[in-house]
Amino acid sequence: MEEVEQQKVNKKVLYSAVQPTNALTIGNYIGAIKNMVAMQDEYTCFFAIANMHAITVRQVPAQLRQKTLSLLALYMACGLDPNRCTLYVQSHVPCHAELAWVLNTFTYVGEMERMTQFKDKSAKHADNINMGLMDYPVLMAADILLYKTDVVPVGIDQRQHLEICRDIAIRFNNIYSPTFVVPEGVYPKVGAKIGDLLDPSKKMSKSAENANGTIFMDDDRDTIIRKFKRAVTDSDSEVRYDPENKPGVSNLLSIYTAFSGKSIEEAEREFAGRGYGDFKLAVGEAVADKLAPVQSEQARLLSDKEYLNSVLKAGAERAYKVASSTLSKVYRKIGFYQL
Ligand code: ATP
Ligand code: LTN
Repeated sequence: MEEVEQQKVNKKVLYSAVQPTNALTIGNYIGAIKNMVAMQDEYTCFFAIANMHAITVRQVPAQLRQKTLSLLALYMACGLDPNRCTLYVQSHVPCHAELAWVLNTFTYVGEMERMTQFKDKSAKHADNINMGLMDYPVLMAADILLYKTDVVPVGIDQRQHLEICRDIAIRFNNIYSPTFVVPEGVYPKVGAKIGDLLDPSKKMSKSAENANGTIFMDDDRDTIIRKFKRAVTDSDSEVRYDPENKPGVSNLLSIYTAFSGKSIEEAEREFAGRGYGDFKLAVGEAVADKLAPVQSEQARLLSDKEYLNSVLKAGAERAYKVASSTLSKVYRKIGFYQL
């Protein structure tokens, strides 16, 4: 505990979260988790499992519970180390809901109605356009602001939410006095928006209708190779990065570089003069090779629930310490009578 506090003195704070809904995709991995792992030593990091965000869309309770642990195990299997960062479940720290309520009074209904994700999800879940779905970005702002966060690594789809978080923080700071750190979004240079393999103009999503366009982190080798074989490319045969004119091939190149560690130029050279068949097989193999050890480590971790619980308990305690001090400062500023 002291060690973490010591780190805070010297390091900037990084915050990110993923919802424990469905199985994660390689879009989540490339857009978010890979960066989280790469940045964990440079920053004091808090990584949440956003189960409160998850319930903005109806969930099966037993599955939500199971996916919470499964996401923790995945975080760890991908390289997030509970001794070097704080891993916790959002609902274990009540300050998130409490600050979200306060921030609601600094957020305009019109701002929330304009959010792209709200509009998309409202269309997709027309029978359940609940207040939580609309309030999703305010809860996300509360997550980020509670930890005095400097940077937030996320995929590009979250940019609008990050902007509104900054607006809310600045608004609050202007009305009272500087209270919140205004955070910056960090987006991967390549792979901030991995496309669906069958329709690269759409983001690869956990909840896509056709699973053949999505590679899940728990897909087996044969499934991965089969899905890449069917990925759309184009009618010429040149492996070249050109997202505008060659969206399918460029998407596969982004995936390949993220999983092989090679640069785009190296990959283009590697496949010069070779057909798309070879290229797609190589992408599939690179992804499958990388995911196999992650999958077995995740399974190993999941077999030790007691250990996972101890990680979450320690994480929640650490997170609560920071979050409750921010919340108390906010309550003081807005005039809540405190004992
Ligand atoms: P859903 O599609 O079910 O709403 P999601 O796949 O967007 O879910 P989240 O938990 O909302 O998953 O996102 C977790 C992180 O993964 C976020 O940082 C998000 O920006 C990132 N992310 C999600 N999909 C992609 C993608 N296709 N490419 C890059 N990053 C992505
Ligand atoms: N909305 C995010 C998940 C999320 C998040 C956060 C990301 C919830 N709270 C705080 C960064 C910071 C998403 O990826 N869909």
